[in-house]
Amino acid sequence: MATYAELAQSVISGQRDQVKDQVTSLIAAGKSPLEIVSEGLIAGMDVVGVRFKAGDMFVPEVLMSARSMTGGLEIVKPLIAAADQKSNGKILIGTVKGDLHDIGKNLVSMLIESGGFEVINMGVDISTEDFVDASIKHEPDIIALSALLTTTMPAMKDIIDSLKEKGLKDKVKVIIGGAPVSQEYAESIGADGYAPDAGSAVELCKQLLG
Ligand code: B1M
Repeated sequence: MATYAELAQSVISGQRDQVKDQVTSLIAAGKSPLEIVSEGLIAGMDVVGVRFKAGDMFVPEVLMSARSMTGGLEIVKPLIAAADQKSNGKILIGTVKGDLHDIGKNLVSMLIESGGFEVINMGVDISTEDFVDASIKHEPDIIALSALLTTTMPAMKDIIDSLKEKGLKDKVKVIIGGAPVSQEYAESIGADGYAPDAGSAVELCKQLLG
């Protein structure tokens, strides 16, 4: 059986098959799926983020790591969902207009789904109009917005303003996340919450709908 440190190392070095084998062996050994995610998969991606920032890793390597992490998440996801059967609510998630970053948003989406929520993942580069239309169509309990660029952050405010203008904001909570945004920014644009990472996003959804 692999250790969590070995699993994290496989994520860091982008070994997707090895990650899948190690996750499978940890599950077979009776380890908790949530612990596998937090102590192995996310721990690995945390190191990737730090190394990228320091210039010790480059974009293609980050993408390999993300792909490896996703391979592991896909194996544990049904087990986490099975352990938490009740549907906690419906979440609409997407990356805002002009922004193509989706690794973090997909991680958030998967963990929220694993936390027992129904998730509609709209993808990247989603316009304000499309978020509003999807809100009318799917009637989510929460809209979760992701932005990784300082230039696309203002789209989050546009979406909240547009929901208010159309009289929809009372029916849905809006939460935000992504590297450049903060609790302070969330409060300044009238968002209902901010989550710095995927684990916190699950907790925030539970808290808002609890
Ligand atoms: Co881009 N990029 N990128 N990029 N990229 C950043 C974000 C940047 C910080 C790099 C840098 O310059 N140091 C910089 C932004 C600077 C800024 O605005 N402050 C940047 C730039 C400038 C650009 C381009 C403009 C580069 C160019 O073309 N000149 C361009 C823009 C394209 C566009 O979007 N229109 C661009 C392109 C790309 C790639 C396509 C090459 C690729 C994206 C591939 C993809 O996503 N499919 C890419 C990548 C990979 C990055 C970095 C290296 C890594 C981002 C990532 O995936 N991190 C990034 C540098 C960095 O972050 N250190 C960078 C891992 C991920 C797990 O973390 O996304 O932060 P993160 O998500 C976390 C939390 O933020 C949070 O939870 C997640 C998990 O814990 N979270 C949420 C995220 N969304 C949430 C939503 C929530 C809650 C929490 O809802 C409530």
